[in-house]
Amino acid sequence: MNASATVQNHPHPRLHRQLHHRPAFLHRWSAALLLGCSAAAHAQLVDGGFDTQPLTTMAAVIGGPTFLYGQWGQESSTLSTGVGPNVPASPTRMLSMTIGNSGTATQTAQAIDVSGPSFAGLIASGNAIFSYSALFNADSAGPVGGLSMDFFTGNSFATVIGAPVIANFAVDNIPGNWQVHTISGAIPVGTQSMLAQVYYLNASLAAAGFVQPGFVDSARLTIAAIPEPSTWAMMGLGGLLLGWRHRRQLRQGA
Ligand SMILES: [Ca+2]
Repeated sequence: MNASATVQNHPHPRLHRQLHHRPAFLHRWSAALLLGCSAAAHAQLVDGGFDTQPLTTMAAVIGGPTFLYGQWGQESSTLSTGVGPNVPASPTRMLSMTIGNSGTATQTAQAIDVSGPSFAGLIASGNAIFSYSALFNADSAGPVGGLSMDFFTGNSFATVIGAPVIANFAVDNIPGNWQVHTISGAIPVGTQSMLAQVYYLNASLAAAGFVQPGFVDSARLTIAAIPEPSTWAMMGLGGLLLGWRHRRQLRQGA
């Protein structure tokens, strides 16, 4: 379904830093804290900001004998520099998704190869978790966007394993208001490829007999390690100490 990644390979590094360096840094920093500083690695989506590459087809990404790693495959989607008041959240382009197929959702996906040394050991250990996010923005009534992640033991859709992680989100109808949505979960042992997907439900994009696009930008995927038991123990001990000190202060103040 979709791909993962960060947006570090940006064609406009200075603009990219201005727009994203602090949030990305804070996100990583807080994630590292949550993970007890045990984060092992970051996967990176290719062109997570939809700025540098043309779209290929969904069928090319998931239907062929091999994944086209690092390319976005679309179904009824285009790349846009702006539609009315809606402009890209990250510098030059955004994904513009319209109804145009007979399915229930309009999808764009990227496959990620995680079989290499950066992730293989972590995934084999059963301690790998992912976090996948993207920005959504629409101005039609009641749009429903979503993210999903599928896992595979090989380079074809027939090798799918585990259950997909998938979640829909209610996107507000305020033009230009980018909302971040995130899914996360465990990566099944044996995973060699992941498919990250962004989508809108078709019915939600149809309003009053006409069709308006839903927009997506700044997709980002990270892969990290589940905290070690000792890390949880230390975090728990820290919480106990804080609680003890607080109670002690309350007693002394009384
Ligand atoms: Ca962009």
